[in-house]
Amino acid sequence: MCQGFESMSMPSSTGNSTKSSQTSVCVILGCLAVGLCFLEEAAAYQATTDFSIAGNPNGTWSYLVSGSLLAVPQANCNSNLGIACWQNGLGPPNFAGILQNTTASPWNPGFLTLNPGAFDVDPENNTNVTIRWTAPSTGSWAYSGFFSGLDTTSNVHTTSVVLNSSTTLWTIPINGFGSGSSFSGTVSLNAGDTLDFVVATGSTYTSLGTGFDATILVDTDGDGIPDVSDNCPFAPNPTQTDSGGINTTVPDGIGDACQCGDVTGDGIVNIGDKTILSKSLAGLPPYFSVGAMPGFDKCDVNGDGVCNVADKTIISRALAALGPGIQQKCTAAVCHSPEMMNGVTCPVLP
Ligand SMILES: [Ca+2]
Ligand SMILES: [Ca+2]
Ligand SMILES: [Ca+2]
Repeated sequence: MCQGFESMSMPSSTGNSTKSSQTSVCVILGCLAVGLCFLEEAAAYQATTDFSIAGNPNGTWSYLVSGSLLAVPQANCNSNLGIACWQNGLGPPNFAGILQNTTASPWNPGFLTLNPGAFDVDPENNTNVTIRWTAPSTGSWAYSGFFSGLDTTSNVHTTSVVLNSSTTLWTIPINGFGSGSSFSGTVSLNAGDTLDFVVATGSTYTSLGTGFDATILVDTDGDGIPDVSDNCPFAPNPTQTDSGGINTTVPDGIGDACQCGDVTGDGIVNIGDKTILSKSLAGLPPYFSVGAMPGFDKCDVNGDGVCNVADKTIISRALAALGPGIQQKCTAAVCHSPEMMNGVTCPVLP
């Protein structure tokens, strides 16, 4: 049996922390000739959106001062109404905290403005305050975010993004109010690996408040484009080229790299594909076999695991606007390993 494709999506939320996660599951039972796809996951994590004082760790996030978990949760941080925080319970110069404005209005204690939902990360005299994200599963992850000097008299200090407490991916100096920059990248992680977003102290403990946020998304094929916005999430195509679709040169939202039916590899499904597939099935030139076609991984338009005359029939009928139609179930369009980049296999749901 070579059938059984199902998909579903499940939004989820946890406590008072709305986790912007979406999980999609694809199941293919049986016999893909070129690899197997059993489960595919797409999840989104955002530091500010996921923030909660209910627990530390908080899901995939944890909040630390100089390597130790911050232990004091407050809904009204140091009596500031609606400013939630994880902090260490100490006063200046040894305070350390991650503050979030949970009100609907900007908060201005006189030396900074914290917008609704935003973070103020402050290490004072401590080595650093770190927001840590721990990978829930093995795979490629796209991360992006920013650090920015928040205090109007912001003093010089350094922020960074660090992999597994050892490899610094980004170093971003904060040299004054509004100073800083965005960061982004894709990393291949094992379950349990960590990304640390670090705000280090400066030469003085004052005016080190730092704005920060980060979003982390599944990027299964590791091409730098998160699955949720990738027009070929399972075929690396960093350029996202979309030359057309079925009988059209108008982009159809499906990238060339996974345009099922395009056995010639030009991004368009047309009579040329039918011709090449016919010749290849018959062992005729220019390719002599289906496996040698430039777009072999886009041949299986009914997703039964093989490239054969049935696919040629479907392509031929689709060009005449007849059913059953080309399905985005060819190898290039589904999660498959070991062809995935970075040696990463298809994500498996817990
Ligand atoms: Ca991608
Ligand atoms: Ca296309
Ligand atoms: Ca083509």
